[in-house]
Amino acid sequence: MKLKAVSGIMLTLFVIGILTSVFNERSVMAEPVTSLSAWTSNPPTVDGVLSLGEWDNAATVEFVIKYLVGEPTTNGTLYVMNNADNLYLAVKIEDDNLNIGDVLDFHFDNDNDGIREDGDDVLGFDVNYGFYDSFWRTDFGLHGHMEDSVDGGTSDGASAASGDGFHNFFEFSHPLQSGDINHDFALNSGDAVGFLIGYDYDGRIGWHWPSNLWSEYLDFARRGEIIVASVPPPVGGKAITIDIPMINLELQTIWMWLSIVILSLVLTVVCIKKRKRGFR
Ligand SMILES: [Ca+2]
Ligand SMILES: [Ca+2]
Ligand SMILES: [Ca+2]
Ligand SMILES: [Ca+2]
Repeated sequence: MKLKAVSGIMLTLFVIGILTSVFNERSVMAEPVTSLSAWTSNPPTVDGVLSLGEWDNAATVEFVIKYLVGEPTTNGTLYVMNNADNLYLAVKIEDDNLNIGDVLDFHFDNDNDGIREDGDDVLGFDVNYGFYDSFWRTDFGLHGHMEDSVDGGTSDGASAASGDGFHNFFEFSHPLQSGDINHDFALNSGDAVGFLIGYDYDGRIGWHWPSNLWSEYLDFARRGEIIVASVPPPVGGKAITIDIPMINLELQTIWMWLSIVILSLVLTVVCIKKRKRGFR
């Protein structure tokens, strides 16, 4: 009886476990993830100016940052692309003045599992300070991050900003493999990294897109993802596909002539043999 009871409990726990995992999976699947991926052979100049054609190869998404104080929202566009060495990011965002208090930042989920972990990468540009390459650690609290260089790491990449009186513009580069393993992501082709994007507007702290609620502040359950693009195949590959039928054609011609020669030889031998028989 005891054994049956234990088996019954085990079976119940097993079924609950399966149902829980299915439920969790559905919960995760219910969150739409914006995925961005684009290759560029022409790296941008990180000068804070989005020059004509400079970001034409990028994958883009429109985003909205919400605020509790002042204007409730501001709209932006994110541009994402990579080459073999770097991830490149640019942002165009509604703001009539590039001034102290404007801060654009990216918080990354290095392994894109929806959970924030020690060493997750953070990048930003603070008008009061400039570019910073930071990282997050549990003991920093929800909002905290520290510059890599303060913790024995290295500052990797660059950023710059400008404004035209209507929008502010930001450009970033950051190595896919900086080697600063405790403070930066390390990405190969095809890898996905989660991200949140935040913008403090004249000192007003905003939500981190794609979060919708303050309760989701810096919660990676809802996030965007960047998939590192691979090198596209060389254009010269087309020549090979054209050459193959030509080679086949040549082979067919050779086989045809060989067949004719062999057939002729066989006929000649048969004729000779017949003549010999006739002489006898
Ligand atoms: Ca530029
Ligand atoms: Ca501003
Ligand atoms: Ca670093
Ligand atoms: Ca970092």
